[in-house]
Amino acid sequence: MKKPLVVTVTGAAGEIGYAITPRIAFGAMLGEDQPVILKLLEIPRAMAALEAVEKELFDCAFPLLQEVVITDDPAEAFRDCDAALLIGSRPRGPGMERSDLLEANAPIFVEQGRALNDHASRDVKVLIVGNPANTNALIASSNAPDIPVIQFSAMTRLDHNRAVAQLAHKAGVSAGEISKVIIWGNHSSTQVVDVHHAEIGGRPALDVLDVEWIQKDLIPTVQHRGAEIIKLRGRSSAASAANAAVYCMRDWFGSTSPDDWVSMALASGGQYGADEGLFYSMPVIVDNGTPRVVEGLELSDSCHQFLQLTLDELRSERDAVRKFL
Ligand code: NAX
Repeated sequence: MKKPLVVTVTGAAGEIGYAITPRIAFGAMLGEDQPVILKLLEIPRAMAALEAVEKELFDCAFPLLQEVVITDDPAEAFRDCDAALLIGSRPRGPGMERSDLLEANAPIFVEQGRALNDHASRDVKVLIVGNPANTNALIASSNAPDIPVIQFSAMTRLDHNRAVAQLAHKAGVSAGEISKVIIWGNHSSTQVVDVHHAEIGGRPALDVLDVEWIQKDLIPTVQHRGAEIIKLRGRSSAASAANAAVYCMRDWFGSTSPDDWVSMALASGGQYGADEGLFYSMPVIVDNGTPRVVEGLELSDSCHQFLQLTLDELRSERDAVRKFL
């Protein structure tokens, strides 16, 4: 039996938390032979709901689930943690601007960054899901100076999966036939959906699909899918977000498929014109737990133009939270 890994989930009583914890406990994220200890963090007023999550997990009788810890103390939640999913954050309320959301969430990611720094395993991998995810990742990693920045990522895998699913549906193939999709930049509507390098069953997607459909249908659908789900169900995507986090962590703890890459927002090392340190979604290959940005790809003129918009947005988000870095 392998040694159990400690997985911390923040906001675990929320929508995504409710969808993701059973999948982690089942083994979908770290493997069906990997025992796990779940440490679930919430704010004090959600502790009763979190207790219900704990009881439901218990009732599932998952063979891999060794222990569940529920707490409202970040130090306890992050102690010895090997994988951290930072999902909990304040939702955007009525009349709140994006800058208000940044201000409201920044202290959460300062506190959690510090707690990770002081208590987590030195090899911890930290995936930030709570929005605005890229800038929250910047804040958390800046407040965890003893943990290498490459161990932090903001989630753009949901956007990536949405693009893969749309391409597969349009081409009439399974999602497994689609490779080399890229989401660039911010997890927001300025994200750049790039299928110039994408392949469908090994053939260039641009040879298989109509360029007009890609521009007029695929790209706006992916960019605005989150808003579409909110409109339909009154709440944001949860099952697909949980699934994206599971896929992202699964690949990050293992390796990406040969001949494919995934989109992850990592701290930029200056690749593709992004400022060093900004969490910027790029194509990433993971080799046995180590992520590496795919460099040297040629970008189309239109892609360059859109990359500037998402970069400008990330710069302005960084400037709005400078005092927390
Ligand atoms: P919910 O509002 O259902 O759940 C959030 C939970 O976080 C609540 O239970 C709340 O009590 C808890 N929380 C708040 N502050 C906390 C803190 N300081 N410590 C611990 N827990 C805290 O939201 P949910 O639908 O689960 O979404 C969570 C976050 O994911 C939101 O910020 C949302 O915008 C973001 N998303 C990010 C996505 C991505 O692709 N990166 C996609 C899905 C989702 O929109």
